[in-house]
Amino acid sequence: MRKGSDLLVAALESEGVERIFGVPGEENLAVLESLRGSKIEFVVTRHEQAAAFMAATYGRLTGKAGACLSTLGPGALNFSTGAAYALLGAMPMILITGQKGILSRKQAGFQVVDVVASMTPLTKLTRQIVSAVTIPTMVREAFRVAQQERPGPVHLELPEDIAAEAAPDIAPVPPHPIDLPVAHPAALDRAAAMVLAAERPLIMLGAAASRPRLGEALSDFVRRVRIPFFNTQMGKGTVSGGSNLYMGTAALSERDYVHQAIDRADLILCIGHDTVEKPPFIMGPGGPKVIHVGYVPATVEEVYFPHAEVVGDVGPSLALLADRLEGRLKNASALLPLREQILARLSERATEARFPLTPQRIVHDVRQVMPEDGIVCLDNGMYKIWFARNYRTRLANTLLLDNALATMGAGLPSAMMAALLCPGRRVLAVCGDGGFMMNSQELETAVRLGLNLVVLIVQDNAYGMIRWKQAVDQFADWGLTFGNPDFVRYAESYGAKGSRVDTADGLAPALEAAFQGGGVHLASVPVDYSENTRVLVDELRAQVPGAA
Ligand SMILES: Cc1ncc(C[n+]2csc(CCOP(=O)(O)OP(=O)(O)O)c2C)c(N)n1
Ligand SMILES: [Mg+2]
Repeated sequence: MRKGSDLLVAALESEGVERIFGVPGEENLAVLESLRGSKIEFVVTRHEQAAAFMAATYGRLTGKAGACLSTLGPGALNFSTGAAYALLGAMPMILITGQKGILSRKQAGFQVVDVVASMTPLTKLTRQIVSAVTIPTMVREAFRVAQQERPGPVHLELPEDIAAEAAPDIAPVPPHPIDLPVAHPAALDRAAAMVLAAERPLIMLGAAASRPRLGEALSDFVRRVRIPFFNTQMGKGTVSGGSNLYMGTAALSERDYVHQAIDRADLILCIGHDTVEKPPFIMGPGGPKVIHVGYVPATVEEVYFPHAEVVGDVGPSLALLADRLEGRLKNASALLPLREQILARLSERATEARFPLTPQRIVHDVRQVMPEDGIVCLDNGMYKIWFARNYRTRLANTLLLDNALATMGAGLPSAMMAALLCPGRRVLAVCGDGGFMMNSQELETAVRLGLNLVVLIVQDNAYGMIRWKQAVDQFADWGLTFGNPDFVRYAESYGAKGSRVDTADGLAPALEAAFQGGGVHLASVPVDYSENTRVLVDELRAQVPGAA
């Protein structure tokens, strides 16, 4: 006879789960014991939030659901931000939480909150398991829902007594590959006619363009139609950013240099746009025609209401669209002449010797030490806008950022997951001094896992982004500064290495040495955020929308 927890772990193995991240409580002990005898590695973290961010990032990078485990009440509630991160970011993930026994109530209401209810707005599906025999089907269904477009988190609550319940040896329900339907020929014909009629077409690559399954199909499409493209923050790198058709990244919603092209376009083919992202441009009356290409239909918003849609498996659908367009586009490169000027403006001040460093210099120097396949994972803060605008990517998912929940605290855990998945590649977390401290305890996990990981802390002793907004909105400078630990000694206390950049030319060599040295390394660099207002407010305000 087996137990409920054995059936759960067998089902997870059958889904191909390699690791589970989490912090167990006594209600999970049967599950832990079943895991002990399985092929699955259990990675204990120092906070449930980090476990959820890691599992979500596994899903984001592989397309397969990541898994995390917590206890009931307090532990389960610590999963909330991670669940929301995966829900908004469309990352497949399974959250498993414990619960007190449900067949009797021996501890009355101790630690009991309605976790299923708390997960309802934060997941695609949330269920309590009430009988061991239902576990194989419930787990298969959970993974199906989590991984199916649009992907996201699914929560299963396994009460202590159901985990311990004797159960017959029921086999897991095996997963099978699912091929998605391709867009309808009528939709492809309609879209092709609109693109052929356009005088100044542009392609936009959105968050879903970064799905691992899309691979080369997107690059093939752009190469075949030769229409210049820009991307959203989360669509970065899906087509070689060094490509001679790359026009920039829309990190702001309007008036950035890339909007010189966007504002002049009469048609935008939006591939994989997900309106969870801060709008890359704002649709209005009289603007360009927009065609939405996606795994799922467009969400209609005040700022996004496409005129036509190509819905279906994006890669094969784009191949069919390219068949209708290739060699027939007279105006494909109409907006390309704007490219040089847009990209030149972005690289201004990238090598300036000012100390503290300008954000442009930080982005530039990071790019110098990151190979083409290196992965930069950002936390949330002011530097994110600079990285999104200025960091050129050449491969998909080499700049991981969160422009959906935009939560602080995910930078380090997401980089840890990237380092676990890609041990041969350089991985760099870039965090503000605010965001880093929200999950800095995971340095211990990173050291314990033996990761090779460099963490760069952009230091301004403040919640810089909010302080900047405060200044832009002409509020007094108040309430947003703080002190910091000595980051070098902080790193060392975890058994990691630490360094401090104290000259303008010191950043690139410090990062290079950190990567060469291996292990976990924390480097801090002071930043001069006066550039935020000089560039992102004064300079861009002076831009006339649409003027080249
Ligand atoms: C969990 C969470 N809390 C608060 C915010 C609001 N917020 C966005 S950016 C920011 C400041 C980030 O400070 P820091 O990490 O030091 O980066 P900086 O902007 O200073 O470079 C804050 C408080 C958020 N996005 N997420
Ligand atoms: Mg800061």
